[in-house]
Amino acid sequence: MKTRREFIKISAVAAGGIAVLKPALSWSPDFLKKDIEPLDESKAKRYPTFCEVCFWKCAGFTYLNKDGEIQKIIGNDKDPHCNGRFCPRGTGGVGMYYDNDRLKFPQKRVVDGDGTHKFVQISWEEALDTIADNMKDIADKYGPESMALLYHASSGSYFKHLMQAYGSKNIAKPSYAQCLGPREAGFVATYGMGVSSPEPTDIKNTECLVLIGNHVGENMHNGYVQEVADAIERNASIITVDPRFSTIASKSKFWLPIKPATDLALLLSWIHVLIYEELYDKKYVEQYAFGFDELKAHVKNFTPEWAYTKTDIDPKDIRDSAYEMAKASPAVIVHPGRHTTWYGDDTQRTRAIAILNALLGSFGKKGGWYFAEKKSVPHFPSPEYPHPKWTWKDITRKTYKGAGTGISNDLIKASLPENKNEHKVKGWIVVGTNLMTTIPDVETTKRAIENLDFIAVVDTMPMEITGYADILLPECTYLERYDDIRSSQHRIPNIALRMPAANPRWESKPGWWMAKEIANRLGLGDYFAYDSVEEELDWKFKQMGTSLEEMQKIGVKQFDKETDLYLADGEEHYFNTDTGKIELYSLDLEAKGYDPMPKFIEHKQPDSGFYRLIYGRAPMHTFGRTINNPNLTDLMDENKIWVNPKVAKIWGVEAEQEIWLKNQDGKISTFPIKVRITERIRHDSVYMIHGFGNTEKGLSRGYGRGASDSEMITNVKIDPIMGGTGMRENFVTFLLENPHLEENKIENKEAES
Ligand SMILES: Nc1nc2c(c(=O)[nH]1)N[C@H]1C(S)=C(S)[C@@H](COP(=O)(O)OP(=O)(O)OC[C@H]3O[C@@H](n4cnc5c(=O)[nH]c(N)nc54)[C@H](O)[C@@H]3O)O[C@H]1N2
Ligand SMILES: Nc1nc2c(c(=O)[nH]1)N[C@H]1C(S)=C(S)[C@@H](COP(=O)(O)OP(=O)(O)OC[C@H]3O[C@@H](n4cnc5c(=O)[nH]c(N)nc54)[C@H](O)[C@@H]3O)O[C@H]1N2
Ligand code: SF4
Ligand SMILES: [Mo]
Repeated sequence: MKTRREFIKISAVAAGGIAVLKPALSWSPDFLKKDIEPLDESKAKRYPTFCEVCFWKCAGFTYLNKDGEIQKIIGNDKDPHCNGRFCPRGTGGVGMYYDNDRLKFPQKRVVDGDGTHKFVQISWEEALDTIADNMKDIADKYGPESMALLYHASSGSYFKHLMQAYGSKNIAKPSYAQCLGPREAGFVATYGMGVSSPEPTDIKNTECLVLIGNHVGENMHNGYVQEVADAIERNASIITVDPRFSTIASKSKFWLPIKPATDLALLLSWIHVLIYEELYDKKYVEQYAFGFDELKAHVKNFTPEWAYTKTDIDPKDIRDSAYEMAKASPAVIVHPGRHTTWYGDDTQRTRAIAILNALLGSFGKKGGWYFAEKKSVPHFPSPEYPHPKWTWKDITRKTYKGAGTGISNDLIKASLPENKNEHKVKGWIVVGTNLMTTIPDVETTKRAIENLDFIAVVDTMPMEITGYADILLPECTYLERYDDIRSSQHRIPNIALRMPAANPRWESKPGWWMAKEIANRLGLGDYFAYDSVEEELDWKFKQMGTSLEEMQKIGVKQFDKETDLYLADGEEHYFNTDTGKIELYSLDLEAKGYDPMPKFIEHKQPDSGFYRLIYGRAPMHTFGRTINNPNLTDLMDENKIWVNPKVAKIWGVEAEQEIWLKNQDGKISTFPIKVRITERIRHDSVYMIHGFGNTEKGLSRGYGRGASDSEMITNVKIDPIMGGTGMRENFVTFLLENPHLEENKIENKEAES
């Protein structure tokens, strides 16, 4: 069936423009192995930046060689996110700039007489006019609230400002409802504050670090990895709970290979041990906590023997690991994790983690959690935003009362044709998020897009999402642009500047410029009342006691901390909860109709012949955004599926054999994936790295490499409290023969769907 918004493959572009454009600079794939020519850093020109390869946002300097070409990026010593060292992805970030598959000019969707969709190159003028015209139409027809912004690139902050000036607060990032939302909601319910980023865990001084499925070392958040590496050197105890023998499990005193989806049983039983063996921090709990008696009664039956029946973990290991934590208290951290949208009961799981930290007296204590501080960034003077008639809260908070920000999947739902209520979304601007692989249940996203009046996509690369755009805008990479100030919470408050080290290649442009130009066309120029972004940044920096000129030299500025890092012994402290205390029993959750204390829920386990699909990160990649990066694909160019030897034997599959996956709903993987046979994964699960199996043919290195976990995620368990999308209740079986029998079947399938 032909659709109104048929996916357009960038490689099929008929404009004739791409082939004739010469790359501005040649690319050396040996970049990471050896320097093209050793760089004399003291003489080389350098420009401050912060990294966009992941959301840790390490600050560094981009160095140019003697010919003025970008050569390398080196961490800024003054930056607490990285302490002068970039991770392999950050170092390889230069590849984003040199990638010749990048989006090169604005394009629009055109439908031919025979109904085929294609992109044609257009001018910036036409592209921006078309976006502004469509935004005006949507505002006239339905109200500006019917435009939504979905973003996950730093430049999104300028689009956010544009949207609010235009009259819509329907804005969401996948980093909430597909990532860290549950832990934020869990900590807000317990401590009256979220965890935020970078996590204020005092790993530097800890004696015991507990990691629940948090695979640091593969998850390469830089300063975090560095502190954990130091903790290992110091012989701090690490307790890792993971169905997979992860890199960090191999460095741990305890590896608890839990049956997936049963973590809450383990957490409740740890709470049981601490309370019933009187190992918790009595003084701390008495002074700061509310609801201890209720909690004690609640966990009475959750003995390690009970937990064993759920988790497969030996009761002795449960007790011993609890003793290990108690021994280190308060210098112990039960880490809250980051990507926490797993099984739907995720807020309650992180609640249990928050409660454990309170019982161990670690929140606000050295070696536990410190109180981070952050500088607020002033807004450049502009008129007040109009008041929208409705916002995401009117959609989301009716059901998910604990949602802290806009929910991407709810804005997508509000765009579906069956949405008959008054709050409809009819247009999207998508900035730097590949929704087709990021938001689970891609068929729903496709149906939502099909029902939109208009969709504009701003990206640097041809990706799955870009094929659905009506107007496609090429953003230049982070190495070619200014962005908003990075202000982050840390032990010391600090800010960082990103500035261009090179001119944008081809016709790509920075996001701030696009947002300002669209605003001008909508008559909202007063909201961007500066001539250049330099003027805007300089004004902001000056309010903060520095200047653009100073920041261009130093890149990172640290400020004095005004509050204490830790609570003094017995110090009074007000927590921002209903009771002013740490709520072991949450009055707020109770008032909203949720369980005031976490309960264990049985989750479905795989049927015979099926395995739970779990996924994670590889040190040298960030989701799909690095999948075409010449440096990083050089280090790893496909994912494999981890299969336990017992399972491999049953199936008769061999290492490196290509298999296809089929999930519980009959969804078959587009591409095959090679088998990795390893004891490091439980027999009831399989594991793969997220971000591979890209179907966008415009990616000369990324297309069709490995398989996509996202494709297999059709069953989504929504967290009833904050609306996040639990993605790990999907099960796959193996197909040993190519299920896409006839040639071109894959392409046909795509066109049909
Ligand atoms: N199945 C599955 N789904 C997941 C996850 C998972 O592990 N498995 N992880 C979840 C998590 S934790 C998160 S945080 C999200 C991440 O979700 P996303 O951030 O959407 O992930 P990416 O796939 O990296 O897509 C980033 C997009 O931004 C583009 N881009 C990169 N740099 C720039 C830039 O400077 N400007 C612009 N305009 N675009 C840019 C890239 O080309 C790409 O299209 O995904 C979530 N979804
Ligand atoms: N190199 C690299 N580093 C990254 C990123 C990246 O893309 N690349 N992305 C960053 C982002 S945005 C995020 S949110 C973080 C995510 O990083 P984390 O928060 O550390 O990761 P998760 O994806 O939640 O967890 C993956 C781990 O959970 C285990 N697991 C699966 N199911 C279960 C279960 O039921 N119970 C338990 N206990 N464990 C289970 C898996 O085996 C795997 O080891 O990583 C960040 N760091
Ligand atoms: S952790 Fe690595 S990829 Fe992430 S911001 Fe830092 S250097 Fe960049
Ligand atoms: Mo994330």
